[in-house]
Amino acid sequence: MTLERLGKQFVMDFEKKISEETIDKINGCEYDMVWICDLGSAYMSRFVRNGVVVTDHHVPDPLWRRGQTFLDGFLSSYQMNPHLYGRSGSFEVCGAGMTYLLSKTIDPKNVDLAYLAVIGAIGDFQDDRYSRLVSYNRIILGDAEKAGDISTGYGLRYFGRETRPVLQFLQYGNEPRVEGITDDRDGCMDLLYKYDIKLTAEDGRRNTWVDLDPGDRAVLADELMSRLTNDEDRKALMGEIYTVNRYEVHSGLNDSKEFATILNSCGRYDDAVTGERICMGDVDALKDAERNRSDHRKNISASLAYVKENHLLRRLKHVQYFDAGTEIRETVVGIVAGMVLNSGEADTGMPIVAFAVADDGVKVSARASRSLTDRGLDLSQIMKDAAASVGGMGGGHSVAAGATIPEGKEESFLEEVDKLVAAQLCG
Ligand SMILES: [Mn+2]
Repeated sequence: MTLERLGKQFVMDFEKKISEETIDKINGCEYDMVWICDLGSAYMSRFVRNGVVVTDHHVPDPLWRRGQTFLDGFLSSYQMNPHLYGRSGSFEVCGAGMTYLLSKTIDPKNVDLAYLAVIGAIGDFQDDRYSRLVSYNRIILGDAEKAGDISTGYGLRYFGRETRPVLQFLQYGNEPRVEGITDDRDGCMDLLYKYDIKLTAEDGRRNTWVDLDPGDRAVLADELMSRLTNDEDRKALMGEIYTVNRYEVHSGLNDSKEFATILNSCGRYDDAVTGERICMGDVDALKDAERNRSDHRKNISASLAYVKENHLLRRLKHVQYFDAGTEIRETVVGIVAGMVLNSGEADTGMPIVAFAVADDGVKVSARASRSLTDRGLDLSQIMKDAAASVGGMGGGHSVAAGATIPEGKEESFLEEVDKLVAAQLCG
């Protein structure tokens, strides 16, 4: 939209990650400029052409130095990344935020795009750490509020406020877990019965969380809060929630978390164009996205069951892993890894690594609990180094990262990860 408003001719392309092929494509294409969003920082030194602009929040390539003269110093490439300013890319600002900030710098009128950056931040779980958006994200939120696009509220931060039936909303709100509620259908039913909360509305439609009367919502939230034993969990359960004003309740786009999830499901099912249409305000695109979303749900629960039923989870000294082969789509294996980690069957005291076969090798996804990253674990670095040791490429975030490695290298890759985890955690 920024380029369109500038009257520039452009083509848009969606890539899941930077591969050798992507690097060749970027270096070899004939356009004057290439603007890379939410990717690219880790490979800055590999772009050998003029006019590369990167707005990203992933850990930057240490080989690339700002303002330093190289033999190829005539190349003009630009990078906007919070890490270059000593800021965090996991809770202060994300790729969508950096992209928006450039857009706003180009033309202050672009503040009407701020809400997209807020949704990007929510989709990237940037609000998880403090149960609210902070730092640059807060500035962007302010822009979106001023533009009238986002309203900030306070409440239960579980997913599915506007589309999940209340029972499922409570039962499947997996973080933080509440004793007698999370994954406990009977417990949820008892609670709803106790306060005489109707599961269905008069028109027969099942009530969602936002359909309940505010008093009922407060009582239920209190009850959940009272069952939590530590402050950390209480802080995670209740916090800020962000509503997207331009879309109606129950549309799936009114709650920022649900909006972000729809975009995610489009990306994961190779249907980024539908996500793009939604961001551009095309409401018809929602139907296509809904198909993605229900496919996504089915796929995830089948994948989780597959790992459990076949007892695929294995353990080394400092890392646990499973190999999904061709049984789980590479695009969802990361989500499944995260769910296995929190399923009670895995050890949350060590990171989890999952393998799935992809077109260009073996896709690796790694996840870790916050308590491990608080102790110094950085999966992004581990994935990058371990992948490099077997001729692959990796990167990502400290709690969630990934890599692509050549087939047959899984074992040596795992050994390397095991060593690196031990080094980071045990010094
Ligand atoms: Mn990102």
